[in-house]
Amino acid sequence: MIRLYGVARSRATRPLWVLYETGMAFEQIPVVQAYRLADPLAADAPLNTASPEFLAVNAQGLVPALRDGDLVMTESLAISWYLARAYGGDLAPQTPQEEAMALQWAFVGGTAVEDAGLRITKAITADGYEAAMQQPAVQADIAALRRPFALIEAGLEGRDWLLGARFTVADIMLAECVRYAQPAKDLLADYPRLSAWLARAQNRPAFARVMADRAAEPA
Ligand SMILES: N[C@@H](CCC(=O)N[C@@H](CS)C(=O)NCC(=O)O)C(=O)O
Repeated sequence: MIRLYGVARSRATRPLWVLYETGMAFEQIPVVQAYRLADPLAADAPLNTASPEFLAVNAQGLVPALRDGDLVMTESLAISWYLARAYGGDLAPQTPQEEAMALQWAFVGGTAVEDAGLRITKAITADGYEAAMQQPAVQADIAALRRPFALIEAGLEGRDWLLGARFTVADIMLAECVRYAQPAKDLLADYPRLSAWLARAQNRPAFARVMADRAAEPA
């Protein structure tokens, strides 16, 4: 059986969302981030990213990781892609053109959206919305996000989903990167198609299950 290592309060949300969309059985091993523990190597510490057992699966000590038979994977977007491709039916791209665009959207998410979005969310969580918006670093991240957001806005013209009429793993991969920037509400409001697409994606029952998993875990 497929084993997914990682908690829902991590980038494991991406493959979890794909798995819930497919409805397939899998085993989740709740590996928590080491930095969230006082002493990750204590005898009574829960399995975490610094545990030797987990480092034997992913030597870089990051979640998520996936084991499917002999295949071991350690990148959330690639894992999501694989699960959709292997088990997701038409959740996966079906043509070389769809594959090309799905990969492109994943790279946009992973290279142009994710880090800036995470920094913005952390600043808003730490300091509150108004104070965070005054910070030059946050303003720089918001300015940087305008480029990929303009691209997404243009890419969604005349279509509900990134690849056209059907929801695919491309939407999961990019939506889970854009979610990090979601607390920047005034930024998102400037991109109505992106905002409506994100709302549509987050309306899916599989996404609600992932968020319920997150809410059930300690913060
Ligand atoms: N590029 C990796 C990044 C994975 C990553 O940064 N995971 C974080 C949690 S979201 C982690 O495991 N941090 C634990 C640590 O830094 O010890 C991916 O997308 O899978």
